[in-house]
Amino acid sequence: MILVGQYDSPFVRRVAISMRLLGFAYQHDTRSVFGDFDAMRKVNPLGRIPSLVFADGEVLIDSAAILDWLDEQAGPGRALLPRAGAARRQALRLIALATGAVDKIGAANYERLIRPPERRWPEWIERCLVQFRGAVEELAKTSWPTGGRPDQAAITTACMIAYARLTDPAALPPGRHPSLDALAAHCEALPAFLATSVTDYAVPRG
Ligand SMILES: N[C@@H](CCC(=O)N[C@@H](CS)C(=O)NCC(=O)O)C(=O)O
Repeated sequence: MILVGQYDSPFVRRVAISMRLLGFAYQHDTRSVFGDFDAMRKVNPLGRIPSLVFADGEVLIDSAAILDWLDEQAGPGRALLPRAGAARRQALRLIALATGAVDKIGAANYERLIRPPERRWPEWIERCLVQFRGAVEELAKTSWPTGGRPDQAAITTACMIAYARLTDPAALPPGRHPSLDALAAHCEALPAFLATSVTDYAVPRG
């Protein structure tokens, strides 16, 4: 299997970490979704990452669909998302908050970093950051695991925290939410997180 997309995307990273935690081997296609846009559109017509490409040519797109397939293969005993009931609903709620937070801080980043200065819209950036902070404050109320294998809600939230701190350090500084700091410290020390960690964020080009 080939995982397409760089680890500075938290959507790619949560898939890569999940594959490693569940024991799936993959090759990594690190072409840029911005710099290699035309090539990326041949893999996924949306021109987005992540994609998971199988040897027979089938391509899974969207991190949620890829994670769903991984859990199906792993079986109910090892799946990263609870199979049913209140535990599943709670995990899906936390995942929606974490992926929504990524969407919002990502939109603010693109506006701030990519758009020509004279066309930037400060009110829109602030609106996105209000939405980001709302999701983060809700996530911070959760009692997160600080030991053992993280589930998908914890993986996705830890990837969101790392992405926010990489791309806009002022948006989620250490110390503001101790529960999220503890989750990040636990997760980022695990081999699957260390193997996919990113220290540099380049402004997307293309
Ligand atoms: N819902 C999608 C979101 C993926 C996503 O937003 N990927 C970003 C990188 S973090 C991307 O491809 N951005 C380029 C674009 O949308 O043009 C998923 O979960 O896979």
